[in-house]
Formats: sequence, C-alpha cells, structure tokens
Amino acid sequence: IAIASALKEAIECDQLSLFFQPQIYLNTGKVHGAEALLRWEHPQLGNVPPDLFIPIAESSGIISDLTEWVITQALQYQKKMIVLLPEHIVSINISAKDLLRKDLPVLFITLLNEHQLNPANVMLELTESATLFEGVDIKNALNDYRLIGVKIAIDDFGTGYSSLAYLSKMGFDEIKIDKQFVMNIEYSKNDQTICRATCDIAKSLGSYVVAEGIEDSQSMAKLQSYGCEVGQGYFFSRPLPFEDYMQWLEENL
Ligand code: G
Ligand code: G
Ligand code: MN
Ligand code: NA
Repeated sequence: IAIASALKEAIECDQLSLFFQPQIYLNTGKVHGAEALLRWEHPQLGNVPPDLFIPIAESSGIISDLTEWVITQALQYQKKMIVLLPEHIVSINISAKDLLRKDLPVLFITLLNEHQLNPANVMLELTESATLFEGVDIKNALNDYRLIGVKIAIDDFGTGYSSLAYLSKMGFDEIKIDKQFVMNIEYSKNDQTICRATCDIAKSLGSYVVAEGIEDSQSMAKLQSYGCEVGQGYFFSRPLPFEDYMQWLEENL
C-alpha cells in the first residue's frame, strides 16, 4: 500500500484520531496539560505508528493537510478541556516544514478566536531536525507565533541538531528532554548528568523543562531534584483517547 495516498484517504475517511498524554507538575502533582499525539487506524494495516507515517507525510507533502487537521482537532478539544481546568495547556507537534507556511498562523488566529481560547495555553512542539537549522526563516516564523501569543517548545532535546547558541537565540518557552535520557536515569550516571545540565541550562535561559518517558517514581524524584518542572510518561498515564483523557482529568484535578 502506498502510504502517502492512504494517508490522504485517512483524513477524508475518519481513520485518524488524537490521543492525549498528561503532563504533570512534579512539585505539586497538579495537571499542567497534555500532548496531542496522532493515531492512525487503517482498515487493513491496523494501527500505523506516527514514527512511520509522519516522515512519509513530510516527504510527500501530505503533512500540510495532516497538520491542519491536528491543529483544528486539538483546539476544539482544548475548548472542552479548559472547562475542567481553565489553565490547561495543550501541546501540538508541528513539523519543521509546517513552520515555513505563511497560512498556519492565520489558521491559529481564526481558531483561537472562534473558540475564545487563550493563546498562552497553546504550546507548539518543534522537533530538532535539519530543516529547523537551515535558515533564519525559522526565527521569523517563530516570531509570527509569538505575536499571536502561542508558546514554543523544543522537543526531543539533546537528540538532534541544536547547539547551545541556537537554544539561546530562539528563546524557547519550554525544553522537552527526550525520553532516551530519562528511561535509564536511575542507573545511568551519564543520563543523570545530561538531565541535570539540561535543567540548569534551561533555567539560565528562562525556559522551563518537561521530561518525557518517566516510567517510575524514582526517575520522577531524580528529575524533580534537578529542578525539572513538568513530567510526562507511563508513570502518570499512557496517551489516552479524548474521552478517556477527559475522565482521567476529572479524576486527577
Ligand atoms: O506517541 P508516539 O509514539 O505515537 O509518537 C511518535 C512520534 O510521532 C513522536 O515523536 C511525535 O513527535 C510524532 N507525532 C505524534 N503526533 C504527531 C502530530 O500530530 N504531528 C507531528 N508532526 N508529529 C507527531
Ligand atoms: O513527540 P515525541 O516523540 O516526544 O512523543 C513522545 C513519544 O513517547 C510518543 O511516542 C509516546 O507514546 C512515547 N511515550 C510517552 N511516554 C512514554 C514512556 O513513559 N515510555 C516510553 N517508552 N514511551 C513513552
Ligand atoms: Mn512531542
Ligand atoms: Na518528544
């Protein structure tokens, strides 16, 4: 099956859904918000993981339709989530390629107005990728979003291309430590060092840190001791379908 054309069909035929994974303030245990994670249930292929289809969507150009779908859905859901938690932050994954589009900020403005949402409670997660570093255009693109008031996170920090100079120049609101540094933090001195240093750097630059891939309380305690503000991972919850997430939220307010 040609994934690119199947993806086009997926958008039209309702095969996509957004799951939500909670993000928790480590000091208080209160809910910070949730990351929206795309899921694709294909009638023959079954569940196709985003790690597989996002790169294909990017290289085939389908990503622009996909991203519009994700943003539209995520903001509709956010309107319902803030009923339970007014300060709820929804995080949306954005491809570096999407950042170069001039029409996406307009879509954000339209949807934020339509749903009467606070832009400061919307976080865009950018993955470190080559495209992010190809030009100064990215900084201009980020400024468009800053003017709207939407927040920006660097995702999977430490695995990609970003230099410390880049981090300083871009002024990210949030830094997400990649799960590869978190999953063995209990046993790996190197991972402990990397996580602690990332927290220190983030603090100096005025960003806050979200650690992903927290699977047990010991890892959580370590990150908390480094000053990491927010955690995400199976220890708190797996990514959940929207209705299940709403129920989880209600029970964990
Ligand atoms: O949770 P999960 O294994 O499904 O996510 C795998 C990867 O797919 C993550 O790195 C995430 O950044 C990416 N991803 C998930 N949802 C989206 C999305 O809506 N848009 C983009 N561009 N990437 C996504
Ligand atoms: O956007 P990003 O690539 O960071 O997406 C996070 C990915 O990590 C998703 O695929 C999500 O399902 C996965 N994930 C979230 N929490 C955990 C966890 O505690 N352990 C592991 N192994 N994966 C996780
Ligand atoms: Mn992400
Ligand atoms: Na990530």
